[in-house]
Amino acid sequence: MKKRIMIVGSTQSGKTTLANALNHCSRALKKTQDVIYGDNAIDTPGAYIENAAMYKYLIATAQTASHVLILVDQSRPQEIYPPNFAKIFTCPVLGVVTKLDIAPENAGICIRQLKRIGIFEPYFRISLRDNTGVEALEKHLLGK
Ligand SMILES: Nc1nc2c(ncn2[C@@H]2O[C@H](COP(=O)(O)OP(=O)(O)OP(=O)(O)O)[C@@H](O)[C@H]2O)c(=O)[nH]1
Ligand SMILES: [Mg+2]
Repeated sequence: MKKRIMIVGSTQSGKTTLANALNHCSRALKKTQDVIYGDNAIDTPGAYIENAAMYKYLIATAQTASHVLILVDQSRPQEIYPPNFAKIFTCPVLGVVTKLDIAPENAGICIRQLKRIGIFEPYFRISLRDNTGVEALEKHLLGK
């Protein structure tokens, strides 16, 4: 089975928007209720990370992933991840700050959250409003 990039993050953090960018498609942005496999990315529901009883579904889905992207929403950086959450995955985990165009005063909080989650730099800071940072992320993911 083709290995895809799994996207994890809180409700409304921009998971589906990023999945669409990586899949070069435009699925509707209604609340994601299930794991959705695209050409390159696997989109997941926010509920899976907001409820510890659902972590097992993320772990199972990550078995087929090349990478896990852990999203932190700069517009709403609440702590939803337990410390060292990244360590539950066996594939490479990348930290992604989304909605860079909103609330720049939260930039430092987001970086501290990614460190606390147990993710190493480089972190990727993106806006899907104007696609800032998406090319750098894609290059890293595709190893180019
Ligand atoms: N300003 C801004 N808005 C964004 C950005 N990325 C996503 N959004 C908006 O944020 C909202 C939520 O985006 P989604 O991609 O549906 O978020 P999600 O994480 O898939 O949401 P759920 O499936 O409900 O968990 C939409 O209105 C997007 O247009 C961004 O970089 N900047
Ligand atoms: Mg979604």
